[in-house]
Amino acid sequence: MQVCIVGLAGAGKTTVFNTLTRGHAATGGFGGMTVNTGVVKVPDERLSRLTELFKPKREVPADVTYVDLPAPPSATDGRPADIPADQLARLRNADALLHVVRAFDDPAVPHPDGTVDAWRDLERLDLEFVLADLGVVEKRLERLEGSGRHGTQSEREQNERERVVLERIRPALTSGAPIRDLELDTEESRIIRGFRFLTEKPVLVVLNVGEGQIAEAVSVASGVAARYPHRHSRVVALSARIEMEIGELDAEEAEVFRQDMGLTDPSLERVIRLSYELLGLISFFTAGPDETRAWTIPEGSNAVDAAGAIHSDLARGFIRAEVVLVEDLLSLGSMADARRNGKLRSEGKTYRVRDGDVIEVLFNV
Ligand SMILES: Nc1nc2c(ncn2[C@@H]2O[C@H](COP(=O)(O)OP(=O)(O)OP(=O)(O)O)[C@@H](O)[C@H]2O)c(=O)[nH]1
Ligand SMILES: [Mg+2]
Repeated sequence: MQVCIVGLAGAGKTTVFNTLTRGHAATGGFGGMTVNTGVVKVPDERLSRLTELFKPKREVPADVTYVDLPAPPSATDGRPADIPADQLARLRNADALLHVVRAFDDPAVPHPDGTVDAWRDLERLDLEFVLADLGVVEKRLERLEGSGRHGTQSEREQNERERVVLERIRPALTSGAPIRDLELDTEESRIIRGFRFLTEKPVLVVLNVGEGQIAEAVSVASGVAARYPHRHSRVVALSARIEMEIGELDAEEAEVFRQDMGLTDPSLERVIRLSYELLGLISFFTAGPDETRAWTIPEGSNAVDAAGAIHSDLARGFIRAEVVLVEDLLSLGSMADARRNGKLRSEGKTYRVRDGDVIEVLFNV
């Protein structure tokens, strides 16, 4: 799973990246062209408790890769400039976007526009992405119109279906709306999947507030969220600089620091979890004497998909799955007790996996 960190120059992207990955990439580059990549383990308290219960040799959490991209070049006339091709390719590859927006005011960090205005900046980059997608749609529609009479009948039908979906998307983009706002059905989504549209991806907006604004972070976030009613999107506010500093402390020091600052919420963990949830992913667990492990699958996956995530042999030779909700297993204390209490069930291939299922796959190859 890959999340691209995007935002205008100096918004705090690299600071957020360092926070998430506990990295030390150089910040304050003022629009440098460096790309940073880091893998982050998804914090999951349920997995930690499973590990306490099973005391395995190792614990393997789920992970997400974060890519910190350079800001798109700024244009002088106040309009966004085109995103370079290599960055576009990376963006298209992402499963979700994390859009860092500058909300902190600090004379030591000049803003290209002279003033700090989070809403203006948020809309500006959003518009840039809408325009990138619109360019793709228009080019493709032109080509489809040109090739109207060519090809086999099935190719023509396929082109026609594609044209219908793109004709639906175009007016939305023209009006400035992201594709994620359209309620495309499964078939429509499948038809346009290959384009990897930027505005179709789920987005987590991170408002980077100043050190002095932490107390207002929640109200800042809800103020922007109220004006940002897009589907598959969330808005959070945090101080990237403070989070980065906290990230460099050990757990105990961090806790004291948080209390001193009046930070009630572990916002870093919330960002990681939110970006995971936004991707429409759920976790199931496997647990035994060797390892406890969190696995990632898309919501709606069945027992065979889950087995396949572990190993293709398990999917191929799938017989059945023994399933118990992690909360039940933790409160009952063992698989055997879960079974005695009727909480451990045998499920077949079509069983729809729930977030938090502990699964043991029985198979035969
Ligand atoms: N005061 C203050 N400064 C911050 C905060 N977050 C980031 N900065 C500073 O703002 C500058 C830009 O931060 P970066 O994280 O490098 O921003 P960026 O979006 O990666 O910038 P580019 O990659 O150059 O586009 C750095 O000097 C940071 O130290 C913050 O919450 N408060
Ligand atoms: Mg940077």
